[in-house]
Amino acid sequence: METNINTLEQQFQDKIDKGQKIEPKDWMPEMYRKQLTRMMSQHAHSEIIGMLPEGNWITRAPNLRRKAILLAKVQDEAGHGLYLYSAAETLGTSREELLNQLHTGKAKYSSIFNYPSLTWADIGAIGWLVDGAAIMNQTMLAKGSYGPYSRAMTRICKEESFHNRQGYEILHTLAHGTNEQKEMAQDALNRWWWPAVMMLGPTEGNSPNTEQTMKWKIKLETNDAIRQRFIDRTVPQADVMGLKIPDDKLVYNETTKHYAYGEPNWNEFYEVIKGNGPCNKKRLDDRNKAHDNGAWVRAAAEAYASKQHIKNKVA
Ligand code: BYC
Repeated sequence: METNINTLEQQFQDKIDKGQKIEPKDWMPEMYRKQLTRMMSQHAHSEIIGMLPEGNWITRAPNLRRKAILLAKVQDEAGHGLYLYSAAETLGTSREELLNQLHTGKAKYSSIFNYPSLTWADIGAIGWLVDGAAIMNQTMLAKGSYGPYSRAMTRICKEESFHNRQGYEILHTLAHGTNEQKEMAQDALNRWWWPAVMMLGPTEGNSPNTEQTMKWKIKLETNDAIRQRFIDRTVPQADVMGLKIPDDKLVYNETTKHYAYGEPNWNEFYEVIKGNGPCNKKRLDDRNKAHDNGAWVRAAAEAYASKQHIKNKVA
């Protein structure tokens, strides 16, 4: 029996090493299934909770064009969430169970969404920095070993690129506006920079899942490697806008061709993921309320689907 499992594990690893995808019905180690369910469900929850800070500004967008774009972006995030729940379900845990873990506070979602969106400039900062950091991570995840997750990522990254661009455009406009608007853009950057740097996960040595997830090509790079790429790409964009990244240690190294940067406040990060961030309680309360308010929609959809099912059977 033991030899059989060893052989299966070896075949599984060989497949991964050759760059082949693992599909839902393929044999996989239980820990691979567990790691992926953990990451994919956290990711789905992040998309859903991530609608809240931006949704906060839909009714207050400065004009119709901005409102329509923001509305579409928030809808995209909902779509990403549903897409990812479907992909996670292929590993054997039902959507109901995954949602229950979110609503009871057992599941994690991205730390970044526990910060408040205080001004319109925050909507720019979220698109530019949060979607920007997410793209860095997700283009890597799109090359991952699990078929349904990697395909979901390919599709999601295309939309995230638009999100990133619209955020940059909002901040660029503010940064070239009145003094007050420029200050608003700088203030948003000051508040969102470090949380965005930290959302890419703890640094090497403090990232317990990385070794195993990299062996299985769930992740192909460390959190630090992606963080570096995000910083290298983003700093020149801040320069173009005339905004200052709030890090005095930020300096370009001509030899390595990378920016050196200061130490994030990791204590703050761990407090946020423990549930003690500025908005953790509000996010969970709002999410639960939205789920409860949507009960009648789910009931109606189920009733409609079963009616259709009976109709199809008769026909
Ligand atoms: N927040 O061993 P590590 C979006 C946890 S949404 C909270 O490095 P891993 C968007 C981690 O879970 C984008 N927790 O973990 C949506 C682990 O705890 P557990 C969201 C975090 O998995 C709407 C522990 O810390 N993207 O784009 O190897 C609007 C140790 O960490 C965080 C994803 O979810 C965090 N930031 O690496 C706008 C991508 N970081 O589970 C935009 C999928 C770490 O052992 N996830 N933790 O109890 C991933 O790629 C990886 O899970 C991470 C962390 C890179 C985040």
